[in-house]
Amino acid sequence: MQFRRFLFSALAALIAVGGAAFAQQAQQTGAKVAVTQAWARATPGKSTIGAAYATVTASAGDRLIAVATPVAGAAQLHQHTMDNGVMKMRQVDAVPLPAGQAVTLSPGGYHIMLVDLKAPLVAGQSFPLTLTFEKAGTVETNVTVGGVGASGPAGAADHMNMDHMDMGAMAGHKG
Ligand SMILES: [Cu+2]
Repeated sequence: MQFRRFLFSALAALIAVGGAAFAQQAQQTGAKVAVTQAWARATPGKSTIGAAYATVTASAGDRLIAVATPVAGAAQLHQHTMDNGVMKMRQVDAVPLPAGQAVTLSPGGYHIMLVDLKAPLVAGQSFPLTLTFEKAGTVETNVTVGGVGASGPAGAADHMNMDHMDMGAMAGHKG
């Protein structure tokens, strides 16, 4: 068991070092919603809860209202909020998508909670995710699983430094 876990970790590390090739999946629908950089963290041990993230852009504005994946019993839209200095997580009905603005689901913000995972999420693997939008309907994407401690889609680290992301707001937030 221990050794098996070690093997998984070693494999994950190798993949991370390989720097590799977490292809950026982009999908475009007729209704003008783009879903890119869908990623998740590998789940440790026998955890049956995971989280997935993606960047969503709706050119005409939309709302993300539901998510589903065959790898989990349920997928929920969640948001992290600060409540009197305490980080809390709550389920939300929708993620608002202002017109033309890329909305990045990420640790510490909006995220997709995967409940009742049927199997651990293993780094290097990927799984399908269906996002349902109020106007655009459903969009299928492929979620790439990164390491347990991944803080973003692999290969996007340089990118994140250059982008106007509020790194301070992300510090210390897990999941
Ligand atoms: Cu959550």
